[in-house]
Amino acid sequence: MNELVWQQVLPHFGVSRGNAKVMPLGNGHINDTFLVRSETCDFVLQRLNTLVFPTPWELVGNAERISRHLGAKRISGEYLLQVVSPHACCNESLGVDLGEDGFWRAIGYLAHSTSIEVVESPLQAQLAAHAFGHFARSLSDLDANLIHDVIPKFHFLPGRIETLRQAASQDSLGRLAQCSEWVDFALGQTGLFDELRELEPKLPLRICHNDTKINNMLFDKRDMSAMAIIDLDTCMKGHLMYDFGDMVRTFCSPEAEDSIALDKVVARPEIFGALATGYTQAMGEVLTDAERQSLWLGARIMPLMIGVRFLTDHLQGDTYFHIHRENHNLERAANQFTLYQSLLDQQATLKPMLG
Ligand code: GN1
Ligand code: MG
Repeated sequence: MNELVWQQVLPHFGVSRGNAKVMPLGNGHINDTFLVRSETCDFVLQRLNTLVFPTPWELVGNAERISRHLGAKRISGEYLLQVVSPHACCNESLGVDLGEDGFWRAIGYLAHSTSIEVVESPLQAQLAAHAFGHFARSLSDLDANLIHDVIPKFHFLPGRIETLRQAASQDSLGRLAQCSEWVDFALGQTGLFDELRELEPKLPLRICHNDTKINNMLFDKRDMSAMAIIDLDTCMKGHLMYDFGDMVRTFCSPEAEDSIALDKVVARPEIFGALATGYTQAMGEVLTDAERQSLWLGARIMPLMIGVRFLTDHLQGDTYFHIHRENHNLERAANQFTLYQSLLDQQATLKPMLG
């Protein structure tokens, strides 16, 4: 980031450039995230990607509403995790819009926190799934209509597959030949649409996290206990099966989502079982029968759908997800489709674990 930008941004959040150290933080694919350390405080600073989030004021408003709700529950002892709240600007605003230099917002930084990229044990899976379930359950009494839809149809598989079909037929960069087998594979999965059409009308709309990857949960590095759920950017009305599915997607594989060691990309049944236990226990009676029935569908949709989105972005020239090497999005897509296939192959073992 340009030095002049820091000189402009940091004073809005109460620190001068000379008194602050700024370093990149985390592995997000969309926003630019930094840890700011100053003599008076540490906080997380983000430049939101306004191509992906065209209504940043709605996004910061959602995060504030949700963290206020959870913060009140933490005080009354009902919410047991820490709450990462917005760190407002000097003028109390939740962000600052610097035009061409971006939309910036800050959030609290939790000392002693750490995140992981790959789940190491069933116990860790159960702990993290319990934390995401506790988060969802704690939001079940907040009116979902108060939360803006910052990305409409975010988890709508038919729409995502249609966009892939269009990107493949346009093939504007001539990349289709290199990945046409994966495109055919993905376009062949429309059988899931029937299941979706049948189940969806039975599912309540709740405030969901919508990005429950393992690295969006913070552990306390002193004892690896659950500390906080972070990244409220995509908290919107939706169905819990997608939160469950995104956990399956990011907890079950022993490899990171961009690993090219595809022979090692498998869904580990013991991790799947532990995550199912942790999540359903935390949700308790709040989870309806239809929602429980939908979990296996969510578990298949999420790896497939994120794979479809990576592949679409590869065909369209990597304009959505940040990439760090050539063909990165294609490699991510191949990884996710391999995981999806592993889930299908193990249906007879995995599905019964959901009760
Ligand atoms: C993006 O940037 P990050 O890591 O929070 C994406 C998610 C994907 C994820 C894949 C707004 O999340 O939907 O599941 O990458 N976020 C958006 O790792 O598209
Ligand atoms: Mg996110």
